[in-house]
Amino acid sequence: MVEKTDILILNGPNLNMLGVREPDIYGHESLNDVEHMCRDRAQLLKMSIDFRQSNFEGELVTIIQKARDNARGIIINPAAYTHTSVAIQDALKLAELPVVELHLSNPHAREPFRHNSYVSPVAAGIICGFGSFGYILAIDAIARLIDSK
Ligand code: CA2
Repeated sequence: MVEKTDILILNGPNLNMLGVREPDIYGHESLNDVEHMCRDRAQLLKMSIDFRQSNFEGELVTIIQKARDNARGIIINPAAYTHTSVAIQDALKLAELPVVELHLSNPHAREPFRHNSYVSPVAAGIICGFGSFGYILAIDAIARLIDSK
């Protein structure tokens, strides 16, 4: 039997460009820096993580489908797919795992097209507007949800 990862941390399109452009909105850290922060925090909580990024909606759906059997909780920054993807909402619903929705920026303080999220209805909670620190908050939140199950 394959050992489960505790937390899948999934990042959507363009987040591989973190730190390269728009640091005023998304901060100066690269996604690699964020992954290291996450690994440190998870280790402190004795949790394992699988940290992933994809620019492709179908690939994100496939990763979520696999998490159903391979993970105990999901943190997702769906990036632009937050505002468009019924497929990701369906996959998260099918996964039947606790989900934390995460954003670096506060989408509600930005353009109106960012105010709707297809992920929020299937998330246990949402963390947004705290930059990369949000990943730490999200790990603490999902760890609590996993432990309370
Ligand atoms: O604030 C967030 O984390 C977002 O999920 C980021 C998405 C945006 O579409 C959502 O509304 C909010 C955009 C990710 C783009 O990432 C970039 C990284 C570096 C430079 C430019 C964009």
